[in-house]
Amino acid sequence: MGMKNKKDLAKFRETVIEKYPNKVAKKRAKAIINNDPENIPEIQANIRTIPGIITQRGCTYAGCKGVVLGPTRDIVNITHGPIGCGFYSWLTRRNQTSTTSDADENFIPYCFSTDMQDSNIVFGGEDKLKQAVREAVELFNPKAVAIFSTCPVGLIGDDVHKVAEQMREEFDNKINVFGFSCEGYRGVSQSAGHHIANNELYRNLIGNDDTMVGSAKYRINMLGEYNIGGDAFEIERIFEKCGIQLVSTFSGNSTISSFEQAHTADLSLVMCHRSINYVAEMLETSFGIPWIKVNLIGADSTAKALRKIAAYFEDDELKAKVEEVIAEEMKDVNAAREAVLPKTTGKSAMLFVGGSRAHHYQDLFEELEIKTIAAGYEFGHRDDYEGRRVIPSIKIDADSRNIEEITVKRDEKRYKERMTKEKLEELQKQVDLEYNDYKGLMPQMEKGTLVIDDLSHYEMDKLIEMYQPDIFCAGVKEKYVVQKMGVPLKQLHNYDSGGPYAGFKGAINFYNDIAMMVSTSIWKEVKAPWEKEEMIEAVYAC
Ligand code: ICE
Repeated sequence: MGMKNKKDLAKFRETVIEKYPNKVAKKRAKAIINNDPENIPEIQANIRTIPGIITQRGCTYAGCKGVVLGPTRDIVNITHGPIGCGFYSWLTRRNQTSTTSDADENFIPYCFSTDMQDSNIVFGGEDKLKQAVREAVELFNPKAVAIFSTCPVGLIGDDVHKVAEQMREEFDNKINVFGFSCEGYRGVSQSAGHHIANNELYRNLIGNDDTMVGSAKYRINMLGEYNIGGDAFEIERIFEKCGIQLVSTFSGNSTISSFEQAHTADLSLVMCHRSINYVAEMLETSFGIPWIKVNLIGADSTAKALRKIAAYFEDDELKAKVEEVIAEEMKDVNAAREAVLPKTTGKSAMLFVGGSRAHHYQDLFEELEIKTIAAGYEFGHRDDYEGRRVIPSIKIDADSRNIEEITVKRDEKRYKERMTKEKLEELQKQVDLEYNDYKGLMPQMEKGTLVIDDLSHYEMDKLIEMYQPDIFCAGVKEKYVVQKMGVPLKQLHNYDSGGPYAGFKGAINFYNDIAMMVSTSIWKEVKAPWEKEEMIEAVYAC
């Protein structure tokens, strides 16, 4: 097989750049980096994809409606736009939910859309939107209705926020109706949609309800976990076993009241930093709830996260409990790992996905002794690559110039209660320690490995052709192309039909699935018709 040394990897950049037109080559050169963890290089990230290049990225609407708000079960999420936007974001992410009784609402299986037609584009769609909200309320009587804007909404100037306000009044403020200006074109990727979603969650929900649910001593928020393939169920199981109470999860297996009560927690854990760091910052700035970065993908990383929580609360009882749980869980994990290592050790992987998983899943691959030789995000920012504490969300960064600045309101009473000056200093010291531990993708990867932002389809083809990895991780748009090139592909967005992969039990699932994939040669056996038969090729005259 191809890639065996790092010198080989160094050739990639010039090989692909050479084929691009000058202007394109100049831009792409800044996004294709030979990594050096000792001396982190600067990478170009979070800029507009060059027109004509096939990107892996999605749109702002996808990041807002699909990613952040999608996994909430008791909000009616209405897509204001042509039916395609609602339809293609319907259940494709495999975010799961659980209801405790039949009385619990669950709107996730539904697709709500205003189904805009030509006449709405010409004459405006606000009336149709109002009608849709009324209809949804009449049929489902939800606690809240959220409205998501698609591209045409911004282009024709429908005001979803005004409509939301009017509808709230119409329902005597008994139903919370709020809108998102998350038109697909607003940012350069999903990332802008996350930001918009974070702002509106903060503006419309967080802090609305002071009820302290539950009596556990340790109360936390889990931010940036979306219950793909049941990940949140495994995480909930582990926390419960340790006696840690999850006040809210943003937004795997979540409910509207858990969002409204998020400010009653004592600590926020941030898993997918890219999509939710803004909420984390706002919770810290407004309510004095500090956040720490964790990764619950990988058994060792899960153990580490639990130890961080115990260290934060400085409680010997919790520390002991956490150690007990880790020891118990690791028995099965280690057995499963030992069993598959002969199949996985020494293999190579490439990971190109999203804004955090290309990084987080490297922990699981390390546990399998599989080396990640090339990786990158679709829409990560430089902090996700380079690994440093982020700029607070209240300072809007360059890419989000279209995003309205949100004024962070501080709950002075609650903030002061929590934050004596000494306590703040002490917390900051502790939390800063944790931040130092927050590694981006580049510090984790070995010297000489490839880090590529917003990988193009052409570059993906070349990567596979030149280095023949044993497994490639990306999404459905890449899956079948990669398999036809003889390499197995694991979807890291929706886990194909697998999962959970988080926590301890999830790690075991992942070990087994990956061992199976890297030890089959089926994709190399499959030949396209033109590879085995003589074909007549047409030659066109220019
Ligand atoms: Fe965060 Mo697909 Fe989730 Fe990440 Fe984000 Fe997306 Fe999911 Fe992927 C996501 S929130 S939908 S962990 S937008 S799998 S960054 S691309 S790597």
